[in-house]
Amino acid sequence: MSTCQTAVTLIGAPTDIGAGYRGARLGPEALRIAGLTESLSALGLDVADRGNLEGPPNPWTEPVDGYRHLDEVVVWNQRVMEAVGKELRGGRMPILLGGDHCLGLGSITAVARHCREQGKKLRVIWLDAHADFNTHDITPTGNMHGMPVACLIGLGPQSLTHLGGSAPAMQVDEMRQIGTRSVDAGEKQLIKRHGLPVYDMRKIGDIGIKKVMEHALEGVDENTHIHVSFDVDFLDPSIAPGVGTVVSGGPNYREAQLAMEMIAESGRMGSLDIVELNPILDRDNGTALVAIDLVESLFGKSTLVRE
Ligand code: HAR
Ligand code: MN
Ligand code: MN
Ligand code: MN
Repeated sequence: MSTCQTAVTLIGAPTDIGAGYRGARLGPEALRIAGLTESLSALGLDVADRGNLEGPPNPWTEPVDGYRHLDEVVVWNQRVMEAVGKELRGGRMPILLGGDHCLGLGSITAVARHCREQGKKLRVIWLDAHADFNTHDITPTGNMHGMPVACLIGLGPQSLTHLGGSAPAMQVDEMRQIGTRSVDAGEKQLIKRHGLPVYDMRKIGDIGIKKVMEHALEGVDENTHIHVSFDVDFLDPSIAPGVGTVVSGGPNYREAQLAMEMIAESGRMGSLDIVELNPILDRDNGTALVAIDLVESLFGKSTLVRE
């Protein structure tokens, strides 16, 4: 097993403000109780846990103009952006513990700004059953965890597209989506129009996870910062039932593990989100345990017998 000296910081964001089902607010505690700190420490990492951010409660109200809880989503994302930015400036790798996936906006906005300042190339690896590429006029639900990718490339309300001061936070060709299998009709058209790079489950079936990850990591060099946004619903529900929006037909354990190992082998991961874990829907915190096992692979735990 390879070990590394990387300093990582856990940042909890206990909210389900962007989700259509409550419970993701318990994600950070579920990950802590399942032993995230201990697992990463055992790999030789210097782990700091900053505890949980605070933010507005979930009012559980209906969407307005296609946005549910927009004001609260903005505040949570500002806090996440500030916390993630602070760790990056301090030379530590931020690990955001969600919370729902709307928070990927704040996290990646901070990472993108850091990359511009450092003259680094950005590559976002978005592991998710969903594309999260909706806008207010095409969303079927108004749930903002279905919109962060659109906001990141400049499609969305000014308060979110300009979260970091300038818009867009990132370009569409800096993103690679893996494991996609649930995309809404309008969202599909938008993906096509903007050329969002998507490796859907069909592609994984056609060429296999190894080739998909080789493609997704193509062009990554020593000057690249990889951000991994790990939506736990990326995984097949048979191994990860504890998420708000399960979609059958996802990567199995070994496919997911190989994807994580290949990211680790690139040596370029600089930040991570673990989002959408919903312990209310889980059994015996098993989904948190699976997520942690896979995060260990992201940090270099290898299945190779001879390294
Ligand atoms: N596409 C659906 C919507 O917009 C579901 C989206 C989100 N679910 C997530 N994010 N868990 O990946 O409502
Ligand atoms: Mn998502
Ligand atoms: Mn998802
Ligand atoms: Mn373990």
